[in-house]
Amino acid sequence: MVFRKLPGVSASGMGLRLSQKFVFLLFLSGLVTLCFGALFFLPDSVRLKRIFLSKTETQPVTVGSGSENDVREHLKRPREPEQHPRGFTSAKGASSSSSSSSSGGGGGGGSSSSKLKGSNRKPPPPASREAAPPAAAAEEERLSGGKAQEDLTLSRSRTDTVSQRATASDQGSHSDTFSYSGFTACLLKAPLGRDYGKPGDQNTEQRREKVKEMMKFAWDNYKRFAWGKNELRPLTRNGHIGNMFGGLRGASIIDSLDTLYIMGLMDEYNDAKEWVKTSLDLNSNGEASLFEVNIRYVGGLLSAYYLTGEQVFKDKVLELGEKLLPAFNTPTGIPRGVINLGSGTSWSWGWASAGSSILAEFGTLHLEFMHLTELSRSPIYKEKVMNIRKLLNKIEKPHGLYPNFLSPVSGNWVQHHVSIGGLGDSFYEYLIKSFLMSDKTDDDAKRMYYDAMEAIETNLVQKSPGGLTYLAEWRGGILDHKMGHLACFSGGMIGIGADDGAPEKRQHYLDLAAEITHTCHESYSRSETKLGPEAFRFDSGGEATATRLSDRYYILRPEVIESYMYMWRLTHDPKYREWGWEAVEALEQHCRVESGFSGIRDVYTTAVSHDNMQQSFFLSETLKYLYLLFSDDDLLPLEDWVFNTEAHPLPVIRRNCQQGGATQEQTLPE
Ligand code: DMJ
Repeated sequence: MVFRKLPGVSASGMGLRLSQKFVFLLFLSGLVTLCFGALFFLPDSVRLKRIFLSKTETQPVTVGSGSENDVREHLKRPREPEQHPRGFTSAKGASSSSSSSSSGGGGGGGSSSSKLKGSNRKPPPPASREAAPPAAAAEEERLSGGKAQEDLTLSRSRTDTVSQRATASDQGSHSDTFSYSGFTACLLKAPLGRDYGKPGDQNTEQRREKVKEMMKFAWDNYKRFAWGKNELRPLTRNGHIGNMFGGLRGASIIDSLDTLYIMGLMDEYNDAKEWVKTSLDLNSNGEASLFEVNIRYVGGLLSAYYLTGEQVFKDKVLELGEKLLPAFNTPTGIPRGVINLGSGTSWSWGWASAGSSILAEFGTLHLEFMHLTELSRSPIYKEKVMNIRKLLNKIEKPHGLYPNFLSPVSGNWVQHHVSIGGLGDSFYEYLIKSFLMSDKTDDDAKRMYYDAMEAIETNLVQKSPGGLTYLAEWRGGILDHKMGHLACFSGGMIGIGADDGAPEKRQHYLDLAAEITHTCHESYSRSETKLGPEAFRFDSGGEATATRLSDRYYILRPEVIESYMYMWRLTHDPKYREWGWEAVEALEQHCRVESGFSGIRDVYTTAVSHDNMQQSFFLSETLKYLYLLFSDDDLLPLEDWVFNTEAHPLPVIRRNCQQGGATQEQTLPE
């Protein structure tokens, strides 16, 4: 109406002629088409997902941290205490909702000379071909009877869930259930050795006892000040919850179960088991790192079950495994990094390039998921990880290398950063370990591992002017002459893979493993504290030293000691035990505080500043690998066990033995 009265404006719609209107409409529709089309060109666009994809796909990329990979790659320095309301995750670093318990006192010891108390009980007699432990007999009883198990499906709404069925089947109604005694009968050797791995000489025995005392000290303080929380803050004497485990609690308990058991700390193990029975609540509703929950909780519970035969660990791990499955509901089946354990919705990490998933995260599920299928007799877990395998096998790899970021929507690499350290590391580890854990039948894993090794040797392996061998990182063809502490696991990995390589390369692989382990040891011995930095470089005149302030910290990581342990088992060169002992002394001197062990902020000064965090992997990995280093090889023999990336031992699945067969006989749909 108003328009009609205006001078110069015609009655026909704002004074436009018909031809003008047509052109205008044409322009408008072109614009709309352009905007709409543009959405599809945005890589894995969050907005696009919100509008067009299903519930699992629609979540905005909001979770900013939590994975160890994130911590490794994006924080580069020890975490500071922070306060966040429950469920909120900070953009970077760990959130904390520490309960403050307190009150002075040294909690369990205090000095490096503290005596070991009440910790020399032996674990139950080791399982062997001849004699299964009592728990196994009980398990066998439960397994009597028989009825075929139906196909298992994934629906979260169904009451008859995968774990419930597996549990029900253990009550005696199915014949094709996992048999614990069948499993123990398939082991080549007793898991705990002839005499719990007691070493032949007294000096080594004393060193081993020292490591056991460290474990007891770390555990006692956790128990006293942080019981039920995820990790101990040893300076403030309280617990840390963090945001990696989706509201799950007790990470240090789950991570410690097998270490306590193999060390014969049976009172402590029993306390831990009791906590799992009464207090491990899997009905949490928070945002969890799929990777971290898998390697620590699933891995820890699986190992505890295989070592002890205690039904509670099996029940819990199957219940938890099922909660992780919705993370795989993506167009490619490549899981996203973050999952809400209650609702099943999943996200990519906010920091991950264009909504991508991380190689070391989705590539570090295979071992645990194969065992979930083994125990549950449901093929679903195996299918999920085999699907990842197939995609990675098929996809084109730049120079044969696997970049760290992949889109779970398109299945394409998102950028070309390659690293054997953070973001890539345990993917390679799980290839060779999948082969070993399959009783050397998983030929795809074997081929992919040795092909990857060729590409790594061609593109990443470097020799410094001072003669140190190291693994550089690769950014679209340009080398970054840096090696992370995390990459130091590769000495052990290349070592355990040496024997199955091409005959002409076996000695070469063993030499390469020794050289890398030597370089990592150099990164320790060139520091004031004799502990290694988070990352060390081979440029600007430096060799195996951190040149950046932000790389100087040490957070009780295991990787260097892990390689010492494997190299000791493979070569029995006494230097590896000596290097391990140097690490024990350095840990005692610089990381032991009154109420536990703490990371330090700068390995290049002996006036240490502690980061106030006793990481759960210190109990699970660092101390376990040290203990194994000073034990006889028959404690968890490598013929029967592979260690997951959190050092939880998982048994080899024997092809020609009646271990269960669920993972052996299945063929996957194409
Ligand atoms: C552990 O959680 C695992 O070893 C993981 O693979 C890498 N990071 C930590 C230890 O540094």
